[in-house]
Amino acid sequence: MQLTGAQIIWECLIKEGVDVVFGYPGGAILPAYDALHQYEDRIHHVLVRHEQGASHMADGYARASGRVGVAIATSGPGATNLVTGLATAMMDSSPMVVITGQVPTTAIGSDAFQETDVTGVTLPVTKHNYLVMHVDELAYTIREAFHIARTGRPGPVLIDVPKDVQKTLTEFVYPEGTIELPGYQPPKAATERDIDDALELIHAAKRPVILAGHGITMSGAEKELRQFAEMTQTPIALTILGKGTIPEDHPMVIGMMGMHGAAAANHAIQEADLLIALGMRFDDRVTGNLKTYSPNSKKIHVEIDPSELNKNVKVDVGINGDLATVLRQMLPKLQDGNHKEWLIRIREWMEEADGLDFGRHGDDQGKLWAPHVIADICELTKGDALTVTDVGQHQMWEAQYYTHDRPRTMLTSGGLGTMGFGFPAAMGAKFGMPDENVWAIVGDGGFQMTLCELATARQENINVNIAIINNSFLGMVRQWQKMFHDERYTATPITSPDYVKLGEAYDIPARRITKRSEVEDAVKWAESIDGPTLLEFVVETDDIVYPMVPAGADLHNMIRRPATADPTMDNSRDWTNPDAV
Ligand SMILES: Cc1ncc(C[n+]2csc(CCOP(=O)(O)OP(=O)(O)O)c2C)c(N)n1
Ligand SMILES: [Mg+2]
Repeated sequence: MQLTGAQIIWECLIKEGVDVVFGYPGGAILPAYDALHQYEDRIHHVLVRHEQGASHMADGYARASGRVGVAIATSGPGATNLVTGLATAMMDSSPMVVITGQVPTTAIGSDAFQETDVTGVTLPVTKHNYLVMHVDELAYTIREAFHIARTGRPGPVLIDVPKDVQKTLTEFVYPEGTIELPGYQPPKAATERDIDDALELIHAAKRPVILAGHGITMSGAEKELRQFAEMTQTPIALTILGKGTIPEDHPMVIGMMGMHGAAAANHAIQEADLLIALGMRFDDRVTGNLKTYSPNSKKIHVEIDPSELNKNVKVDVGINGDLATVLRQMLPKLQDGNHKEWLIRIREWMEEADGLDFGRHGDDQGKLWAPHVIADICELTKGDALTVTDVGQHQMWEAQYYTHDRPRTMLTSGGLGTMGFGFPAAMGAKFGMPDENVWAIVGDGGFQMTLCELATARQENINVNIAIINNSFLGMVRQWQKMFHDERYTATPITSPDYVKLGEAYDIPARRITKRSEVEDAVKWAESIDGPTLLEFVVETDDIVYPMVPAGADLHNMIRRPATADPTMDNSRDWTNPDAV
């Protein structure tokens, strides 16, 4: 069958099971858009308002559904607008295929109109990228791109397609068969030796802790994690992207670890005699000071990406393999564990922290506090919504006060910390999982970075509820200024538009909430509307995310919420300022 390169793109996407793409047209990608006309009954194209939105939507789609998200844009500025989204997906191992138009092959290198060296620009923020110089390479390249995006450690793959390649006719034969790439063979199983070495440490441990990360969900190892933890009676600390891998009220779960993690989890890590790190990468936000990190423990690390082994933390047993496969290898050989004393000790830390827990038990004193808003949304949605956060204080409070029981129901930019991610990623998530109750929980700063997508939400009638936690500040930066920079609030007070009027302008139902007593009615109202809604929660500015391990400090040296009636920070204290990262 004779097809153009443009038609081949859509034929191949359909073969990969793609039913929605997020994109924005332009000159260099116009042949592909023209050909889309013929495929519109099989592929839904979502016209975004900025290409960054397309990249986050494709990412949110992928994280929520487990399928590959697809974005498409034109050359030059269209492609460069995708870069933040690619970097975000790369850091959090989210599978995406991004197609960009490029100037014609004959013009490449001439500084042609809207020419950018896109494979050059995106090389460090993609798992792999391609410039397709001949139409006969196109179909195979697309197959390979999907294979690379979704296998091993998933990630974003970019395909740059010059305009003349899109226009050229060729005989199209779909490349069936398996993809064989000699230089890319993601590992599966562990060696027997690795398994035995790990089991020896596991059976000898008295104070073990599992560190559960995003890899659990990426590998589909939730059931194996639970069996492993229950059999060995090993407590589980979660990374922020590990939330949802196991119900948070499971008796073995001791909370999120790291900079704003649960005190009990951080103390347990520091006092452990064995860390079992599963699909996580010892980010500096979870380890704190590496020199004092979990000083007396042996360490086992199971990771699909060999470059993560011994990168930040030196381990005793490093296993390069697929997590579900490796855990399945271990399970039949595991001996039942009993760590009663250790679990009681951790329980005591948890109870002590609960006493300081303002979000759950603190008196609101008639004011509206962000932790209460999140805790209330969690209760009102029965902890069963698919939430997508932006980046900042509200993100950490979501992680602390919204408990997730199912995988892929808490999406957040963990590695890159991309403000502007939350709202578009939530829209993509809704496309991926139409039956989920999707909430975007965003700050007043980050939301303003991508709020142009309100028009997309309206045009597509995407049923996403947006909760803006408006503290009139770039709150997380303000928190650092308050603690470490003598309250010099440079460039952090931020104004917002009138969000109710903004909703009106976009024809999106919107409400402002200023009292805690209004939260319930507003949340129920938003959920009753089929289509996008916007809730602005006007919360107290002067609040701090506790606990906090200052950047570079020892993980156990957490700043804790003062046990006073006033939930804000005690400024008479002298906060140390280690050289912050
Ligand atoms: C694109 C981008 N720019 C800057 C930052 C640095 N940063 C991290 S949190 C934050 C403040 C976020 O403010 P807001 O969205 O209002 O959320 P809040 O912390 O107030 O909840 C900033 C500026 C970032 N993470 N991403
Ligand atoms: Mg804010």
